[in-house]
Amino acid sequence: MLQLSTPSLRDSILRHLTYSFGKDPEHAILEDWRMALSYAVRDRIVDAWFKATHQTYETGAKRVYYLSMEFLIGRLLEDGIVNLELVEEAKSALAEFSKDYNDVLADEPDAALGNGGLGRLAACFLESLSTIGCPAHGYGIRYEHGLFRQSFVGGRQVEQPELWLGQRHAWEFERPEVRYRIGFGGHVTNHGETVRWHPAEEVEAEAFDTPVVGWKGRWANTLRLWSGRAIHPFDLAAFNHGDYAAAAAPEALARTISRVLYPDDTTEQGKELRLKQEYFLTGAALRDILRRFNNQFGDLRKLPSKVAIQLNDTHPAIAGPELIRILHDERGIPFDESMDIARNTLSYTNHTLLPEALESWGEALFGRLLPRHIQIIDQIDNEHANRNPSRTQSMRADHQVKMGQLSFVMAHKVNGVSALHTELMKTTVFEELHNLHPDRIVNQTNGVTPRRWLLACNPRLAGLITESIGEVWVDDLEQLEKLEPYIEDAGWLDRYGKVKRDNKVELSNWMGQAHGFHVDPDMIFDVQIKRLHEYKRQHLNILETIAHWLEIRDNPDADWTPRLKLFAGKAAPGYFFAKDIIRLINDAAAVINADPLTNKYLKIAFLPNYNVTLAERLVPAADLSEQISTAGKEASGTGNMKFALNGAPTVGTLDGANVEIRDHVGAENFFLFGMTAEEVMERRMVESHAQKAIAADPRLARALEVIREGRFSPAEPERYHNITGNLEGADYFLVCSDFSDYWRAQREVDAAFKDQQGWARMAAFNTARSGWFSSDRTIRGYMKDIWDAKSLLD
Ligand code: 26Y
Repeated sequence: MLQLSTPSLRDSILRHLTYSFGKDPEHAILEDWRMALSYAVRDRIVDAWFKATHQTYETGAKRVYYLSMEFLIGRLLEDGIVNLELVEEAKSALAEFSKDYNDVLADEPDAALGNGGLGRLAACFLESLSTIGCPAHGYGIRYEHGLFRQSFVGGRQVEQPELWLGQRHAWEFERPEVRYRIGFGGHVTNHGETVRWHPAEEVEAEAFDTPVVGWKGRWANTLRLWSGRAIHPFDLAAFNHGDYAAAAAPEALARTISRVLYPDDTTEQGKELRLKQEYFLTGAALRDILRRFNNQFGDLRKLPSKVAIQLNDTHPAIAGPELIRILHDERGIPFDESMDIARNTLSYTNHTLLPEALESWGEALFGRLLPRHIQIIDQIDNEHANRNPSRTQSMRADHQVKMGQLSFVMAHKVNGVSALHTELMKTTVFEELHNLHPDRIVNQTNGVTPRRWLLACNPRLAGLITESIGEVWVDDLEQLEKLEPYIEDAGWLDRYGKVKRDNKVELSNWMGQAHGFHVDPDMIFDVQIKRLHEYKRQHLNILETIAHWLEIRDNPDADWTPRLKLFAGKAAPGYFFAKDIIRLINDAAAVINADPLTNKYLKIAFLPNYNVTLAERLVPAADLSEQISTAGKEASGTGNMKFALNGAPTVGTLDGANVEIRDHVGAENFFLFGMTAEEVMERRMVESHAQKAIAADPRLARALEVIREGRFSPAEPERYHNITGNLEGADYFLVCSDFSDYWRAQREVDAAFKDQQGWARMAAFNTARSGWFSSDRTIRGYMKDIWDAKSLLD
């Protein structure tokens, strides 16, 4: 390979400013500097990227492909700088041009090509795969509009389109030579043994590549995102007839396929465009994977030994039938053998048990769009039933195609994302399939990348840790346990406490400047940030806040522990109940923050437009992590891990990975409350469980009453009757039943926080014992138990 010498970062920035962007330092705007720095960093990433690609080819190593409809990658510049250890060099290079490092970083748009947990997990996984040196590609869609931007008008969520490509984007390489035709609709012909699909309509998928660099730049993998384009982008005949709209129509139509991210993460909408997006991603990815495999190895029967394809939830589940279609219809491999090759190549991760989030498609829609695939699905179903005569369920019940069932049958491993979730999979949605295939379900508890979620976002804490135990923790996070002896050193613990306090001051200053919201950094920073969902129970949090407010008003001179309740999160545009919860929190905040009797003890803020960048600000400054979902509903959670790692103890239920977090950090460093998943199922059977809970707890009754009578919405007293009615009625998520115990846990928090040293100890134990929650550990688990893939760096 040709070797170029690496210029200094300063020279490289200046070169790019001059020759890539045609600006001199006097005329460059902030965006030019951001782009020049990004290109300077990107050059170095490309060097690592080529090296990794060559090594993968030369060794003939097995490759991992992660198919996901979402990659919530956020900003990439700091990630690159931190992983290449260029922070100091970048700061001083920019300083030489009188540019502030943080201003330049803040100019980058936050790429929100995902909704929440599933998409952010995919992004952490890509970074860990590169850090570990496992040859891998992420495959996704290059949405022009990521998740909507949220603002509040009169306390209500308003959605605006997001345009991350509105500013120049430094990280992608367009690959016009990598294009595939993806068909839809049409009909199927049979000539003896040969079956052929003749699509009625075709669009082209074009590749855009983003290199993903790992720690110290030792390895880089590729995120390949597909963009839709027309095969014949321009209708000249229409143009010549003067019909300019019709002339441009083919291009506009083809582009809609990658135009927007679906903004829902738990209500399956059954929209045709969504199914088209899913096949578009999967079809393009499989063609690309098979092309690469053919170039290198040829014999398709060897596919499972050289290729592992992970399905991130059921969204790319069409990969099963599509792979069979290619192997059987196009390459002539017998059906049952094609099915075995496909299954040995594919594996599937389940991320939710909520019935409303399990994908299924009406057979009419599915058959119209993918007429050959629906035949193949029936054949898979029959073949599977023949091999397993005791099978009673089908993947084709109630005129629906059940994507969970299909994914399970077409995967050699199926995994849950926390120990509890995996066990529940075996006894609920996949009970029958699990009994037929008892070795198929495995657990891989989620993790988060410590490069972004500690080293980059919390430089003060990262600095203290490195000073204490060296930098070994950065790619071996369990080394954090070496901090434990330091916790007993009062001087060290003071410094740990000061890191948190400084982070809180920084956040307070930012909230003052950016939102005009002023808070005392000595309050408990109590944080709940995540998508808005009834099962996540932001309404439990605000009910407790209101009850607490009323209690302070009763006795304003008591020794209350001052608390800031911080919320952030988006509601799906069509999820009206969740939007009402946002509005209630904002309305309550307006009243409570303005109450002179209480506002030195209690404040509420709902920060708008939650995204990865905002999380990076909030997590390092949090004292308390709210993980209060109804037990059995949150598959894992990953925010819970970020908080624990950054020294915020959890107030939480025994749900998802909370269970494992508590096991690791110690019960004495975790504020547990609420019913277990089993108790939840029993309580739902109790008649009038909500009414009984309300009758038993006057604080809860009073909080509901003030909401109902319109204390927070005097102009429209009935505004929240939908919420109070729901809680006083069915209360499916058991807000009322868990309220009293949540209240108790919160008062324990108040008491514990009064002892600042004791609190710092608890926080420090959370940091020291969270090393297991690194996504490096998770990825090594997938490599060993699911993919049979090796690191090329070990
Ligand atoms: C079918 C469509 C409507 C849909 C789109 C997105 C369905 C689900 C989703 C996303 C689900 C999701 O984000 N699940 C979360 O995955 C995280 C990573 O495993 C978990 O930590 C988290 O508990 C789970 O809710």
